[in-house]
Amino acid sequence: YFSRGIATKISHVTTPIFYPNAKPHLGHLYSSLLCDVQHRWQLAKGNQSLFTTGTDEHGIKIQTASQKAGFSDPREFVNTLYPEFIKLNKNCDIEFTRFIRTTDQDHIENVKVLWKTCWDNGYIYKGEHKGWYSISDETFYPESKVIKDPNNPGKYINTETNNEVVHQSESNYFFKLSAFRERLIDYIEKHPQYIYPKSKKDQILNELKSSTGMQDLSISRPVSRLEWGIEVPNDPDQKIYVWFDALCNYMSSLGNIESIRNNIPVTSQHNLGGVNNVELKEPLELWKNTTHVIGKDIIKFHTIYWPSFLMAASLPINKQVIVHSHWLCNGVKMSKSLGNVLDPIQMVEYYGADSLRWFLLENSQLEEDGDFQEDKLFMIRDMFVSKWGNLINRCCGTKFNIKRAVDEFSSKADVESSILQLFEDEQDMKIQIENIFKNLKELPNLMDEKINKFEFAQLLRNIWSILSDANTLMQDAKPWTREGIKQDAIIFTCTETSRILSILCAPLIPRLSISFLNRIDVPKECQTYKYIKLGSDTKYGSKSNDKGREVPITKLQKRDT
Ligand code: ME8
Repeated sequence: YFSRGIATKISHVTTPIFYPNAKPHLGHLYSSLLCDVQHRWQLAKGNQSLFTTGTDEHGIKIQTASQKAGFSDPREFVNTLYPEFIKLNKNCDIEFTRFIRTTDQDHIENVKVLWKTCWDNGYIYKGEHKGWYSISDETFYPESKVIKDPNNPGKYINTETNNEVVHQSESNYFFKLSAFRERLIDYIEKHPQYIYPKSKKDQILNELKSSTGMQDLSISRPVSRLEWGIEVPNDPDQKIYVWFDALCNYMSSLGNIESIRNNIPVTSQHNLGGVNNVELKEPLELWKNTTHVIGKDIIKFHTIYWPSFLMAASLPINKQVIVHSHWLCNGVKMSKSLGNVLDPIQMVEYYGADSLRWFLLENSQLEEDGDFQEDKLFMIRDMFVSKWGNLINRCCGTKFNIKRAVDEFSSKADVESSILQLFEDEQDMKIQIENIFKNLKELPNLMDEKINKFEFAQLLRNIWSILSDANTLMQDAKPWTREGIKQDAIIFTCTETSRILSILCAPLIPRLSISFLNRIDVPKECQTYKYIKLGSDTKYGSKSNDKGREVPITKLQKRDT
């Protein structure tokens, strides 16, 4: 694939790497799902795509969680939790090509190289760090963001997260973040698509412009406070700050930094189409076509720190950062203390991966928080059964003959007009069929545009509407009261709608789409993007109308909660 140098588009999409300090939640799944759909869509179109996800395993947060859980070695602690993230991906059909752990040796080497390069270029220095530090946020806060804790006399909190802060002084290495303010502003202005959506780009630009100077960033911790981290090169008393380590994963997942910089082919630990360790012929091109999908909580790290680290190491900046909003649960922020953190694995076990995937895509927008409601999730399954499954089942009735209809129409030079002219005397039918064909024809471009912008809600409503139109046609045209070619034309229109939508929706609902296609006997080799044109598959439907075939999807009872 990658080593053959075929001239198709190449891209790489990444999720944040998640903290394995607890089991994964719905928010983690959402970031992964957005990437998965993008990745599958690129592959479906014949492009080359890599998809990285993983776990962020070092740092004080993990060290503390590990201690709390009674582990003496954080490595053992993360070893018990990272498989949960792999399990979530597997159960939800998230098809990453590499799962990176920041404890992977190739990544550790890369972090050290990144550090040394920034050091050699004069962007790291040693200094004294005094300030207000939040242990839970792992961040220092400026004086202006610290207030007395109204609920705990003698304690202080920061105004960003309301978490406790303590005054600390220690020896640290600093990154000269202040040197990058102008360059960042210039870069973001010249690359308006770098931070997407636009509101987030504006937010970061305003932040950069309004700050009179960015403070340098402390990027190490003394071993006395942080044992569980990567050692600072040439200083065994200090460990590298977790974000400097974590952000570097995006490069590590492609290969070693020097190969990427010099665009030298690398063997990369991705699994693509069953092949392990793909050779990336032009790793720099992939890097330049890398999109990070992140939640709004970590925008500063990805659009201020990360590009600054890259510039400091004379490395190019990746293509884009897509920022999504958060999921609430029945209107309330999910939190452990409220006990409303949703376990996506449990949801999938009950409703199936496709329903959950569709629900998350249909009910979210990048710029607005989504609200998880189990009732709505339940309804999706119902819609699949009543709109999509039912349409197929009706076409598969023993009164009809899909194979005969396919033979009749798919061989025609102009499939669309050969069907429409049959209904010259039934204008109402003609208009309905014409409308379905028009929407099917426009859908691939619309999907491409929307998937590239990670905008799903409206797109998914459009897909429902095409299915509704096909169901209405079935209802109004009553093919069971007709004979011969007109009956075949109605059945063909409905099976084509279902077939084309199933292929196009495979990146969204991979399992269901295959089961729909199998129900109408679409041969495996025709279940691909090459066959999305009306009448392009001449072979399906062979046994679809046989008696006693099973239905592709069945109704569920509502979950007992
Ligand atoms: O921040 N709704 O890891 P993390 C939607 N390790 N998405 C949500 C969400 C919610 N309610 N809550 C979290 C970290 N997310 C770092 C990242 S990257 C170099 C290091 C998603 O386990 C969202 O993408 O806290 C958010 O950015 C990510 O999970 C945070 O996961």
